[in-house]
Amino acid sequence: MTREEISSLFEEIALLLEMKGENPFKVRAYRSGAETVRSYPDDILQMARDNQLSGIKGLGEALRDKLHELATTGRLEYYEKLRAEFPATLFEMFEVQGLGAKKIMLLHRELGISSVADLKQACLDGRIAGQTGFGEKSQHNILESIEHREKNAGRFLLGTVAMVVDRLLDLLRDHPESLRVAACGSYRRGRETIGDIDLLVATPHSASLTEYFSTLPGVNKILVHGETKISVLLDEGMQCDLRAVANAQFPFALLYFTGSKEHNVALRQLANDKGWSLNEYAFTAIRDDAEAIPAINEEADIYQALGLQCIPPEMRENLGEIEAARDNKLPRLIQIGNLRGTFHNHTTESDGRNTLEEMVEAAQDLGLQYFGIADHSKSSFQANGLDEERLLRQVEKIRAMNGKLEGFRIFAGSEVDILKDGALDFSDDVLSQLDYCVASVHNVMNLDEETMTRRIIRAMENPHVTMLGHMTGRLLLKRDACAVNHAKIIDAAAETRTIIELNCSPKRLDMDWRWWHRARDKGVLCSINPDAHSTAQLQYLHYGILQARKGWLRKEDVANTLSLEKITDFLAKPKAQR
Ligand code: DGT
Ligand code: CA
Ligand code: CA
Ligand code: ZN
Repeated sequence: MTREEISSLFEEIALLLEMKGENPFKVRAYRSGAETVRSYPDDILQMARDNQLSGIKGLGEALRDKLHELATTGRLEYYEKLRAEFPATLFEMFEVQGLGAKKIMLLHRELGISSVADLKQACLDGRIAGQTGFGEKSQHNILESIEHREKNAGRFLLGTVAMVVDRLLDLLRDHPESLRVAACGSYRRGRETIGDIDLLVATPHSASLTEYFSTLPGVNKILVHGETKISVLLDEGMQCDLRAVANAQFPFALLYFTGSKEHNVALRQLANDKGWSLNEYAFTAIRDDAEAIPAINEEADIYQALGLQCIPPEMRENLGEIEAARDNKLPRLIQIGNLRGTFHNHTTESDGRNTLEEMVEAAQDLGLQYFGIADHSKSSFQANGLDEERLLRQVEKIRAMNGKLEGFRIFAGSEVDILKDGALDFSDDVLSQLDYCVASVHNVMNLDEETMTRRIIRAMENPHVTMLGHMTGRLLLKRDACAVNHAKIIDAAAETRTIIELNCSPKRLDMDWRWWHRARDKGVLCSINPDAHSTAQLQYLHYGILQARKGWLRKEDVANTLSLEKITDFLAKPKAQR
């Protein structure tokens, strides 16, 4: 077991104990144990195997024994017994928005609810509203969340799929007879959620590749197994299709299986205009007067043959990219290497997992020139938001750290809550002492569209609000976007010179890619922000770049591509002059 797995297992034990109604100190011991395992600077698993754990802060005797058992055997009897005390389906209920351990146990005890299906029925019968701690409104919200979950059943977050795809591609590359490998489908197009994974391999021996794929670790069940195509169900619950094709077919198959379907349909029409058919294997002449078919080695050759610039996969949604490629007007899309800094990041001061120092060091390791801290503000008490005093102390600390840094700067900011009426959680006096601020909505998400839009615009009108955080509050596959009028907010951003954030957390990817093209044309700047709650989450920037590319954004549309010098000047200017 890896450190991360053991750490998650301790967290799960804490949850199970909480559900049993155990002593909160015991629950907390497992939570802090999870954190210690995750962030201990030395190889704590080796230490556990060597019985060298005594004296580690945050790890009592009971946890030391359990860590030893896990590190040596990969299993934990205590956990298995604990887990067996609950029906397995009970755990699905954690995916319902607004339900935690306590409420789930209450419903289980009082109403015998042990699954999401039971819960849905109880909502429909009106039995939830009658329970202590629940009302008509929470019953309604629970039902909505369940219906949302049903609608998205079988889809996965881009971030979840990315880990799986990387591993499978590496394994496919390992095979001696694989010549080229690629992920296609919605994953390659960078869609925010993925239905199934589509992989492609070029090989002289299709059958040996599909056979090899069927034996890979992580393959849970074989759904279809042919010579050139295999579909499997992976341990993570998602379906994965692999096609094995001849090397000469590879560019055609790559294009076809990348989609989108609508993009493919439009390309086929262009091929027909030249007297060719286009499918997943080749161009074929279909008329006597057909133009000569050029040699095709790469996907780009196909576009060229059709008289188009090569269209990046993220743009292939048939939303005007084909016309742009024909007219030689494709935008030069932003790349990860263009980013010089990031703005929306948390530390242990609010709800982050890593300290300010650790976060800054990680940003430096990524080669960034600047790094914005934006911990939560006081109204976000559930996230341990900072009050004025703690915030200003953090600002002082950052200023002192900057004194010792060369060629790198930490920007002191805040993720300040937008209150219900659009006022901010800090006074202008406090905000004016920051280098910048991200304003976000975190509560009262169920306002009607007009009220919510007015609330957000009012916040953007504040001269200290540098950027608007996760505009709609959506949690992909979990919670719908708040009702907001995107067009009006984009116009207000242009008017007030407020940057709009592209939140890169794979759960959010907010503002949605479908709106960036418009924002860009209105002259609104984007900031690609990881909303990192740990050093590892700085990697979320990659997902944000994919969304920015889907939204046709170029380097010049994104504020955090500016050099340290330019961004410093930018932030120093009054908003109206930016
Ligand atoms: P997903 O899996 O729902 O997230 O979305 P995709 O785009 O990955 O869709 P999928 O897996 O059904 O198919 C992969 C690609 O294969 C799709 O983007 C385009 C291509 N494709 C599949 N079926 C058709 C079809 O009937 N006609 C055309 N032109 N292309 C298709
Ligand atoms: Ca797919
Ligand atoms: Ca598929
Ligand atoms: Zn936030």
